[in-house]
Amino acid sequence: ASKLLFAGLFFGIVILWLSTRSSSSVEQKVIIREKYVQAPPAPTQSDVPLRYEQSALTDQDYEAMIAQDEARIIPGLGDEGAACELEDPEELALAEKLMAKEAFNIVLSNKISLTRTVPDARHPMCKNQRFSNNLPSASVVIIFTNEAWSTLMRTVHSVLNHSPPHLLKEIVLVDDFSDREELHGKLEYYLRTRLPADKVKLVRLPERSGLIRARLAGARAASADVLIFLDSHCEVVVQWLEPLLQRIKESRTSVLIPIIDVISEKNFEYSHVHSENFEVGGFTWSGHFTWIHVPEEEKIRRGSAIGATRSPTMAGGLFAIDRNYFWEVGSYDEQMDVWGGENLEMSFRVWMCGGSLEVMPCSRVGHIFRPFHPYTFPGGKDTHGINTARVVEVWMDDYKRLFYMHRNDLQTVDIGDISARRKFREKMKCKSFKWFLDNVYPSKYIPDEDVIAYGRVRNEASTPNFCFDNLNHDSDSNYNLGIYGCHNTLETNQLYSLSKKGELRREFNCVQAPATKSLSVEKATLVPCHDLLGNQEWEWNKRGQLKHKASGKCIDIENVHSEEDVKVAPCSDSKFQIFQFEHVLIP
Ligand code: LR7
Ligand code: MN
Repeated sequence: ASKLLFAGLFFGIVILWLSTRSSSSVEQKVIIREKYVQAPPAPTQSDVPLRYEQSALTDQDYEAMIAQDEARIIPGLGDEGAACELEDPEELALAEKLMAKEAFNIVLSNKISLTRTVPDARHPMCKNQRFSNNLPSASVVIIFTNEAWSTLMRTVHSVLNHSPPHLLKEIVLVDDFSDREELHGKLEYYLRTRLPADKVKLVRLPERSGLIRARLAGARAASADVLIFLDSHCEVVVQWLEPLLQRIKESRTSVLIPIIDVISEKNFEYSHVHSENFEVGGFTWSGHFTWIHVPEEEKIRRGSAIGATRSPTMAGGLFAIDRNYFWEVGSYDEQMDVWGGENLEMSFRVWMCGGSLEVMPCSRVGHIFRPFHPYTFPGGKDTHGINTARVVEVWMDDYKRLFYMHRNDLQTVDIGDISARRKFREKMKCKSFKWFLDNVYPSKYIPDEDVIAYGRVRNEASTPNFCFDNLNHDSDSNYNLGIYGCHNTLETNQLYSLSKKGELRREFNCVQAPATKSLSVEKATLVPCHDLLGNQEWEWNKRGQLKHKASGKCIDIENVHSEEDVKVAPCSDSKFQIFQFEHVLIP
């Protein structure tokens, strides 16, 4: 009988939970299926009501909580983006402990004013910009899941304080099913009493949806001309908004990215790169976003140090896009879960389907980079991997081979149905990935195309046969070239290529040796390719030796064991200096 009672109780709770979770019309709206081409009609205010959670707490309780928050603030702390420090040993210990949960120093954040100032990090020329007096309006969409109160509210205040009211139509907060009490009743109370009611909307999602579907829900609830997405832990720099809106007015299909500055997760320092040295977005064949230098040709093409600077990809969290164009160009892949991959998906899609991605150097936003994800991944799924497999299957054509060389495991994982995305690409007559590489990212190294030879690099004299091997140093930028028994199939650790111009290299790193011509024996190191050849130039000669041009020496593995470093020694007739590439494209 007690079992039955227990089951009944459990059932009752589930029903109660379901009924509280489906009480608002907003929640129905988010379920709408794929609709890429047409923007939903701009919602009226009444379509997106705030949902007031039933809670035992009263307005007095919320007032007390807010008063408590305010009492913790140390005036002036962190102003102008200065680094801050905790001194009290107890607080330090608490901060340390909470770091493991929040992925940033929440104790410190709680002491810094929600309206602290940050430095004007912009290029001096930005001060002389002129903007149209008829700019489009903006909806700023901020998605969050269990974000800490102070970082979320600092983001909101920062946007409100640094955006001309007539251009900022609204901030749309999208709560991706947070379960922190303070993000429910207290948040609604704060919006009602402390923030302009006509400016800040709150959309609650009825289930954990992940950042991609959360952004879609925000976009559906937004009504201004332009959508601007931000992460929930950002601070904007003076006049961040106008350059974005101005550019969209000039070029409707440009998707715009601010310069993203770093707010330290430890001391909250706002640090900014020099305006001349900002970077744009690239990608790795393993399917990750990465930063790259602005190519010299682009510096010329853009015409000015503060001109719109083309970027092959974007980091994903912070960007502006014409609201109707967002839908026309395919919004997002709604079947992507939680985190990861949507940034490259949108980047490839926008370029290949006729738009462009540009960094606007006079628009700057700081972002707290967190060392890990302070939220769950339901089902323990590798959502970055799966989402990225969806991206490569839809957008990368044959080049997906390079991705699977890194992620062989994903070839057998269920990544869901991608037919709708493929259909969209077809219907929009989007260009090929090769077009993207040739035209948008010509400097991207293609390890099996831009080469004389590639694959496993084998020495047949050794037993077992040894091949060059990265020995899992992939994320390092300075390590020695090693060897390991040749694998049965080509995997990324053993992928080396000899580029057409004579580098012995991987995706980003080149094999380098000292240029000394003495008889000394040296090591070969992998360091970022510098493109200048010199100490990174190699020749694979008729005998099969890999000869370093600057020193005249050869790669040699005599007496080198598995996982040890190869030598660069005077060339000889040793068979331990002879290497075969698995694939030779230019004999
Ligand atoms: O399930 C989730 N639901 C959410 O609403 C998971 C996350 N989120 C929210 C979260 O609260 C945050 O506001 O989504 C936002 C992004 O999550 P983060 O801050 O954990 O992501 P990130 O900053 O580590 O990751 C970057 O790459 C992601 C790839 O999916 C997203 O595109 C992030 O927006 C993106 N952040 C940036 O581009 C900021 C600049 C960083 C860089 C480089
Ligand atoms: Mn983030």
